[in-house]
Amino acid sequence: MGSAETKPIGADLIAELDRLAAEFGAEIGGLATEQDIRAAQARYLGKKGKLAEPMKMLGRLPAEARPAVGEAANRAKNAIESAVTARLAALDEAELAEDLGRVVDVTLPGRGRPLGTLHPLTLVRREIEQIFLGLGFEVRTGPWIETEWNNFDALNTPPDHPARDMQDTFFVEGGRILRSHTSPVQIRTMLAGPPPVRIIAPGNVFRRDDDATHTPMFPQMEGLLVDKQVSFAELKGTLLHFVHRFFGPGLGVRLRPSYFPFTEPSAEVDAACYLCDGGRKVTARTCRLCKGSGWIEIGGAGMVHPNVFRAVGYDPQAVSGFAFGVGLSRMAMLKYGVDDLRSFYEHDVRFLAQFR
Ligand code: FA5
Repeated sequence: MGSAETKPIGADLIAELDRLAAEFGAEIGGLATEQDIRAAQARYLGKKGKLAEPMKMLGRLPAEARPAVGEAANRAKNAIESAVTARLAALDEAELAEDLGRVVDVTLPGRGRPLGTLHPLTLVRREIEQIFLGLGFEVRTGPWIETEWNNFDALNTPPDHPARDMQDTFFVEGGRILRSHTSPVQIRTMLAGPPPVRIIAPGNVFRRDDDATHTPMFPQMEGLLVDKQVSFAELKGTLLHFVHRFFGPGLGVRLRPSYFPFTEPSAEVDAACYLCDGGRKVTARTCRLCKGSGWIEIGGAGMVHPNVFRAVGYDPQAVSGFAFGVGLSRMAMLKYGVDDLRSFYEHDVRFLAQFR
């Protein structure tokens, strides 16, 4: 009998598996990235990899030959997997050593993360809140979606009142509206408790408006003070204190007789136009901001109408009060010299970064 016949069945497969493991071992030494190593691993151990063919043949061997070949297959797989693990670890270590070996210049400036800023309208609201907190006012808020009664009827503005036209707003389902001013917070506050009352109420309001000085959504701030024998002189003193604290003592302010259904008497509060300084810097006809008047309206004010007190169950014989509502974006516009209110809502980082 020749030696060929004495070779055990499966010996060729065992030799092939060992050869593949050795071949992989030689190949991996030259690979320098995890991606290449994983690709090589797949070329050997993947579904269509180099070990797939001998593995298929293993199934066709007689039962007595299978254990030895199976063992060789496991040996080859394990050898390939440990070579992968060892090579990846070696790469990691080399990378770490390179990092540690690098000279660090501790004098280099740090890599700062760009910081955001508070929105100018937030800055203005906070500053104004501080001024009124200093005068003993409390800060209250109310919902943006209001009942018509709180927004109009209780403020002495019944459904057929022409003043409703000036505050055309958006109706939502259920007969509610997007509040057209912060004045309903007056009603909510007085319904919630007896006088005295001394509050401010900042928040967004909505109207069917859209131009350089009118946006469809804008922040207002209401003020309400109710006590015994409150006079118009106190309203004027409070407003002048507020405007001068906010803009500086030099800014011109004027109260102009006006009309609101919920105050009597009523006034419009105007501040001198920053662009033309009340018409002094450019001829009044050319100022695009105040349209030549020299003044910009920042709010309305007046003495609380007796019908408003009646609506909330206060006795108009026993108490009096003043109220005002200012447009916070108009205040911001004047303070920072912004000539279009819409800039506050465009979220242009170059614009916002100026308010750091
Ligand atoms: C009112 O809204 C009254 N509720 C104010 C008030 C309160 C009067 C309490 C008396 C007592 P008016 O509609 O004038 O009033 O608005 C007040 C301010 O909001 C205006 O002076 C203006 O500064 C600002 N404003 C009005 N409409 C807009 C708008 N579309 N965009 C930006 N600001 C606006």
